[in-house]
Amino acid sequence: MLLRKSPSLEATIRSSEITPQHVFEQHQQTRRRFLASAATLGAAALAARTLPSLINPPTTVHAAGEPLKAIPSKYTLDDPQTPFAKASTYNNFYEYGTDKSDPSHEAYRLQTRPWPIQITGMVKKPQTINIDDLLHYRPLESRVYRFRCVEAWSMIIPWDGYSLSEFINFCQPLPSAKYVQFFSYNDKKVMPDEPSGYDWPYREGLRMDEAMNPLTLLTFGCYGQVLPNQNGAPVRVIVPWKYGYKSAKAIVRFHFTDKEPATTWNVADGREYGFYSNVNPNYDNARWSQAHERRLDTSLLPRNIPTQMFNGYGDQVASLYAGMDLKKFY
Ligand SMILES: Nc1nc2c(c(=O)[nH]1)N[C@H]1C(S)=C(S)[C@@H](COP(=O)(O)O)O[C@H]1N2
Ligand SMILES: [Mo]
Repeated sequence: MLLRKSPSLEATIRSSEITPQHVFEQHQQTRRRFLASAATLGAAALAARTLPSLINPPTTVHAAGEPLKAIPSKYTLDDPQTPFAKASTYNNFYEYGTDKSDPSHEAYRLQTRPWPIQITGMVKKPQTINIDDLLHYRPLESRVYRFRCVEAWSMIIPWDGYSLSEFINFCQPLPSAKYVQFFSYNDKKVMPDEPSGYDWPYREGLRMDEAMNPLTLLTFGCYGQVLPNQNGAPVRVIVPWKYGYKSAKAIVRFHFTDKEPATTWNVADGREYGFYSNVNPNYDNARWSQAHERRLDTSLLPRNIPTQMFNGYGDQVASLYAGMDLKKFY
């Protein structure tokens, strides 16, 4: 039932809301034993390649749930926050299964250290860095963002990170680079329920000016803690004016390119999931209306909140799309 021929986020939530739990659990059979896998990525080769700005590269290994130090940010909403218990148990992370509760049960399998990160494509110097250098590269800011999924739920979440632009400047993209693509971690050994029918690894991408917008957050934590694995540890992006699927989790590679990159949902169903995916109440890019949303809370509230253009971030991002037909570039 879950293994649809034409994958769709919408179909999934619809069936998850009407299908009894035991039916969902049928596909969650015996799990394979946990196998540490990051070692195969050649961590030893990274030892000598740290960010040059760090004189004393930190050696701390952060366990999930460890507190993070972050300074308050000007990019912050006052809205009441979604409870952490909700934000960390109602997730989309398809590598761990298609049910919203799967990631919180299964993502513990992921080993987030060591975690090499590749910088590839049109950059001055392709290289591999390690996650702890990235984490300590700039002071972390705590930013409370509105976060909206194309499936019409929304949350208010405090994320901890710094602007992706800071990291992109470190990468030194060539002038020819027009896009940056994100690749998520992928390993069947720790993702035994990864559904077929998708072109794994999970990939997403942004136009360079979108990626350089100060709102785009390179994210290491939420609610003042290291990201739970199900929320994308050890590093993800958060792009608050776009639907949630643009915000790739567990990133292992940043690839700079001059062509609009392939993205997982666009490849799976390009009619529904466009490259831009800006939150747009006037355009029903999924099979249902995007005009309203339901704030995820402890209760199942109706979809009674009017969705805002660009998720309410129009002042900061509308100019990126000046002159573009947003129905064509959905
Ligand atoms: N690697 C990866 N990243 C992903 C996804 C995924 O399935 N795999 N799902 C996306 C979707 S559809 C959404 S809505 C958000 C959900 O983020 P959250 O679970 O932290 O709320 O993650 C996005 N990033
Ligand atoms: Mo989503």
